[in-house]
Amino acid sequence: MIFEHGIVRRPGPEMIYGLTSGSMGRPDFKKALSQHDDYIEALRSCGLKVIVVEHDSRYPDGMFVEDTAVLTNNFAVITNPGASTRRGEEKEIGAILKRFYKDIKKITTPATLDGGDVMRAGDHLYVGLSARTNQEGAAQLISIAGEYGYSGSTIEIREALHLKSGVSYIENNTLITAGEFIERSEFSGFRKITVDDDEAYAANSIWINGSVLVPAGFPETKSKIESEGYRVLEIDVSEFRKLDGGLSCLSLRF
Ligand code: CIR
Repeated sequence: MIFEHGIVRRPGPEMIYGLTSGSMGRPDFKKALSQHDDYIEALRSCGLKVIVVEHDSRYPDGMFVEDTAVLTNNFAVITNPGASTRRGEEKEIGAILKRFYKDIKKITTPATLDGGDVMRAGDHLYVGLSARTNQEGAAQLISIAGEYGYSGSTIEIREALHLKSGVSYIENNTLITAGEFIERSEFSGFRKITVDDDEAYAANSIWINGSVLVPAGFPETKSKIESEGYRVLEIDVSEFRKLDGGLSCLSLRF
């Protein structure tokens, strides 16, 4: 499969008020902007045409666009984000997606779902049940996916913010896994690149058209992925990490 397009949203100065569970400090906005420039460049270097959406001061977490939609080749689903401060982020992204998709569906209350909880492997969707994605959200998504010939299943999240915070599908039946996801029976059929605890953040990497983007600063994971034959691009996203965001959260790819 090939991705043609990417959507990103610029961070705005309000990002310093973004949600965080950690104690890594507040992000530096200027540094975040320059990291975001590099991120866009990396997407382009993987062949994506990138749509850059301006920031919206109402949404400090707005640059984490991945949470606002679930995209496949055949259909798009606009989510209902699980965090109340993030509800509404999905509207502008939904409007843009209308240009590309004939069929756009919507997750509706009381269902909540964040795109970061959805990992697609071929025509199967793994949906994490997390603090952000509830049973109804997973059920709505799996039912929509079924209409288009995709299957889906849920997976309980115990520690991570989102499913993809700890596991990524990089095609070729291969996963990058960390922490609670390493031993899950749901993933027993995959080849696995296992990430040690001190590099767990790098389990959120993204496959784009044969290349894998990994966060900078995790050399062991980088070389493990390289030794599987992938072209690896390192991107520094330290300022987004302070808000619990990973590489995948910063874009939608389709
Ligand atoms: C949040 O808590 O919603 C944001 N600060 C981080 C969202 C990261 N998104 C993702 O993992 N898909």
